[in-house]
Amino acid sequence: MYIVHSPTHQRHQPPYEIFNGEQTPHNEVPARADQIANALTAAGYGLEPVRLELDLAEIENVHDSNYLQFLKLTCEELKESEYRYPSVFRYRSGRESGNPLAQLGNYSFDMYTPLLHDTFEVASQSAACALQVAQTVLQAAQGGEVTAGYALCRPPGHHADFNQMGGYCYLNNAAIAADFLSAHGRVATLDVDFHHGNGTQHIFYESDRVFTASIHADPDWKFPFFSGYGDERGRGKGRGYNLNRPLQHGVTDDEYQQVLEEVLGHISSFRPEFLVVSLGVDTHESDPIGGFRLTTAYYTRMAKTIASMNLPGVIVQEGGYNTKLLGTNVVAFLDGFKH
Ligand code: Q9C
Ligand code: ZN
Repeated sequence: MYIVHSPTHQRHQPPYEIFNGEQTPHNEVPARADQIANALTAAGYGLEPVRLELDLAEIENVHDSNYLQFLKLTCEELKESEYRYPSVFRYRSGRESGNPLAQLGNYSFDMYTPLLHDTFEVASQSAACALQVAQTVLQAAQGGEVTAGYALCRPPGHHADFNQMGGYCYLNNAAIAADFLSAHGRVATLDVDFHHGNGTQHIFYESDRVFTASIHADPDWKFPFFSGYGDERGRGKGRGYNLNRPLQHGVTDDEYQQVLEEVLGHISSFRPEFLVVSLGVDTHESDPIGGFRLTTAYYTRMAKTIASMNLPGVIVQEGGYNTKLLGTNVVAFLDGFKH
């Protein structure tokens, strides 16, 4: 399996989350990616450092160029030790403001996702990991070979919307990979992170080129609350090309498997030529912020089931916060995915 990671991710280190006005320990820590990388190496997988440079002009279908410029310039202006959290959020008046505090609130939807000096650069390299895997998988597909690759993305991406950061995400790595592949054929995205992939859903909401599916915690119960309900099916040309399966707490391996098989049936009817998987292992029974009961062994079964679609695949790392077991769970998944 082709695996790409970014060795500079440690430079993005959010100091804390703000929850209910209090500073609480940040969950999206550098140890996450380090632990996954170590587990992969120990299991005999080879990791390649990312070599691709993200060209902002090539992701303008996925992210608003004003948003990208805002991220780039704000991070550049910050000193090494500085960070910025939003305080004032977008008001539904449609008015815009150039005030830096207003802009931060305009381009954010929570207080879990701060900007630091290196955030934009590290997020760009995270996105480049997904794009590099997509390019490699595409090349193989053009040569008649069905392969899969894994992008060890940090920070994660699936909550990042067209012009908003949130949920520890700045650039939507999976959407960037899917948009790239969609120039070459129909793409399905399957999001198995514990949380709804709101950014990915919204970015392709009016598209019939990218079918988006997400299995996640009922948004009435968990973040991101404002999207992920079962009645969200797409709009305009994209009507019928989005699928959500919200689940209640305590979901077991067998219950999850049933839903997964049903979702894969819908994805198959779309006849995709490429598959992008948003892999979050915050569905594990031990995850500190999740609430499902999936076991390590199940990730192998889950991956085998997904891989049975036999499509060129890009697996993108999203969430998962048990820094002791993350790597074990990712290895279990990749072991099952090998074609
Ligand atoms: N104090 C991803 O899994 N809510 N993002 C955390 C804990 C935010 C998760 C609340 C969860 C965001 C990529
Ligand atoms: Zn998550």
